Amino acid sequence: MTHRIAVIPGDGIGKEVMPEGLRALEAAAARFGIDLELEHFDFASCDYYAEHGQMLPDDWFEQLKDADAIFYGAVGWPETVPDHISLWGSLLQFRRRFDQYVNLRPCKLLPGVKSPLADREPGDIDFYVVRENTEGEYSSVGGKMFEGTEREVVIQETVMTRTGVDRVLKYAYELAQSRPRKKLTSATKSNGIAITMPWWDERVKAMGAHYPEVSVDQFHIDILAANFVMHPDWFDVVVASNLFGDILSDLGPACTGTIGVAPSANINPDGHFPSLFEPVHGSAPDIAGKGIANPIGQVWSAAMMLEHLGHPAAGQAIVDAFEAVLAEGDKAVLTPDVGGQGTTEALGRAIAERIAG
Ligand code: GGG
Repeated sequence: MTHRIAVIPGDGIGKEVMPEGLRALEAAAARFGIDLELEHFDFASCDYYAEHGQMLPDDWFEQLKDADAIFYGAVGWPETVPDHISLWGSLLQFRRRFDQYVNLRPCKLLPGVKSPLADREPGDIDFYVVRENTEGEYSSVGGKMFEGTEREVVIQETVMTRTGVDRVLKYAYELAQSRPRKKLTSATKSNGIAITMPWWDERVKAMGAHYPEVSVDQFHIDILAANFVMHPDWFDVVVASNLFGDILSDLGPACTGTIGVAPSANINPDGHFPSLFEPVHGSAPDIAGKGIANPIGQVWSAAMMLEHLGHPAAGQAIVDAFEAVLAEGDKAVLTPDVGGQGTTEALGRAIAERIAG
């Protein structure tokens, strides 16, 4: 069976980490006898926007819908395209039209990487953020009135649906149930945001009736953020709305030393549409072009993609390879965010060599 993968590097460091993600993917495919057909696309990037005046071609859905997975880099180049135009014109279209309603973001302290938190060892931080990915605070409901006048009014509504919330909670409960600790934490702000958030809390309780083995904590987002820093070992599976999940899944990896290693899977669990795999980080204009971006977020996303496609051993081989390279600690190979002086390519090559065995 051949897996058709749509490859979209996007912007900034997306273009630099993607070749290393592909190097790891191809090394794992060769070792495990997996047949991949890679199809490369230049859209969903600000360069494409500069040429065409839009982030995506009109027929993007037709071009991508039959892919088995989408492998994405990063989006955004604010010097040429405002961030809200590039994001809404690309990634958010994919998430919505392909109904990728789960954004799964592992957060793990890796061997050889120093956490900024005192006395934390690998094993102390190992949890998942499950982010609702198609509605919530990322809504297109709202507008402006009296623009540019003293009476200017700007409104953007949060949209939560029972279908949308229940299905992501179900995914989170099932993930928690499958893990040894069986622990779920829900993030809201139900005292201040007093309509949608208490309702989310009610849905958490209602869904919990189907998962009696899972223990559930509910936190306000502010103290939850503080506890990510003070007690990251408390967490196992954390479920949150679109915005809160986005923030927590940057904060979590920051507690593990670098956001550069964090991967994500935008999953359509029903399998009707392709799921999309991308690092958590963005295009990082501050380091783009320097060749020093950490490729592990992209490489780990390749591992998640292989697992999703039914090749868990190949995915695990990729994870084992980057953990071994990090644990070795060769400063000539590691990128600066993990204490080295190496390049994106040097680290990517070292990982691919390990995968090949
Ligand atoms: N690789 C992910 C990426 O480019 N992220 C840019 C970003 O800001 N994304 C916002 C989001 O995930 O909602």
